[in-house]
Amino acid sequence: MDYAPLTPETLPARLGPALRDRVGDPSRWTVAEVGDGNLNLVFVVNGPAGQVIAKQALPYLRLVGEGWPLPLKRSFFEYHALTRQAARDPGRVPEVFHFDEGQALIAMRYLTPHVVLRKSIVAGRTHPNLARDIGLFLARTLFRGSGLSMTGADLRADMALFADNTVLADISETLVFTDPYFDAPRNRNTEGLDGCIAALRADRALRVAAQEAKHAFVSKTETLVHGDLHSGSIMVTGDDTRVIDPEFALYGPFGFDVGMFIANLLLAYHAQSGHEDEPGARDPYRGWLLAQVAELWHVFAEEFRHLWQTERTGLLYERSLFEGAGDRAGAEAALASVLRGIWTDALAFCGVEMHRRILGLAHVEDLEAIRDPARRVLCEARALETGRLVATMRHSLSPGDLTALAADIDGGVAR
Ligand code: SR1
Ligand code: MG
Repeated sequence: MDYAPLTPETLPARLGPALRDRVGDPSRWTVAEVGDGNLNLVFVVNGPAGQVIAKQALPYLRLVGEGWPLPLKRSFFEYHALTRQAARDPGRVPEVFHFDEGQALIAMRYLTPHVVLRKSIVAGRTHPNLARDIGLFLARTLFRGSGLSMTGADLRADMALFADNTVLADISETLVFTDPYFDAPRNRNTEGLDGCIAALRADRALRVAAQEAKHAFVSKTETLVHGDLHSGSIMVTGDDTRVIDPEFALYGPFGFDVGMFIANLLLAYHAQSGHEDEPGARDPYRGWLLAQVAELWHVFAEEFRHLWQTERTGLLYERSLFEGAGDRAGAEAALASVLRGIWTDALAFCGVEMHRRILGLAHVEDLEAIRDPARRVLCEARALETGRLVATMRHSLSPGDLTALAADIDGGVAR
């Protein structure tokens, strides 16, 4: 059957045979299209026996329209990323019930009562397990998807499978690493920010840092990354955390997802003064956001260390050269060097992500929801400056330096 975008009316006939056992009689399904992302159709399907989510790729970018074609094959990459992530960190991504490659359609577990993390952060809610869950997810998926865990043959076969995700790679290469640094046609920004933007673009060290980050993104095919780990790609309850939407998955640097997630925490941090009723009212929340940055890296590094010691069975840093030769200290030194490289790359990705979410095509609700234009400009100017310093000073910033830097720029108070 040729590909056809679904509607709430046509979905039961299409998915009934595959999902009848799970959802019940398709003639009694109710279907609502709820997609509010940039790319796809998303349906909630309710039946007498259960609920599922059905996500279907459109042949164009939903955010822009038919003038920006996109390959349906992104659904294939999302399916393969979801199944790998489910195996590498069980329970952290929605279970896939059905995949129809021709229809670019994935039916998966309906996450309830979960909400999108970004909306919860805008509302000022805390999640006690967030940094731990994401830190573990990143360490496990990135370590187990790399040559630290996989044989050369398996790694190269998987790289080949994901190598065709070129159009979504190009979106990141263009929107994240290049567009923010010149007057690109798709860019948009808050009025009043032009002076900051001119200063940013005049900073040669920053433009070099951004291109070094792009160079790393393109050439460091170290592991299977989620590829779009912002706070809209995470769903939460009070204490549960799930990662969704890996359609940008590709082989890239260890630090990419880590840096993207940290950037989104820091964007939320700098947005706080736009959301508080009186100065300082959101200080505890500021503290919570910065604590997430520190805890994320701590948990990530500890789990990565654990996997390095217990699951390093791949083609890289073979045990025979270290532990097997009586050189445990050598294995520790190599681990320290790998972690240092991941952190440094993550800071570069963090900086550019902060910039593109203010200057590029795709912005974030944390800042967009600030109603007072003057307060919004101030928040965005601070975030731009943090991004600039993080990217250009990445070789010398520790995790503690990073959070102190953001606090310093946000008001000179270590909140
Ligand atoms: C053109 S799509 C814009 C953004 O939405 C996605 O979620 C990615 O972040 C992409 O960069
Ligand atoms: Mg998405």
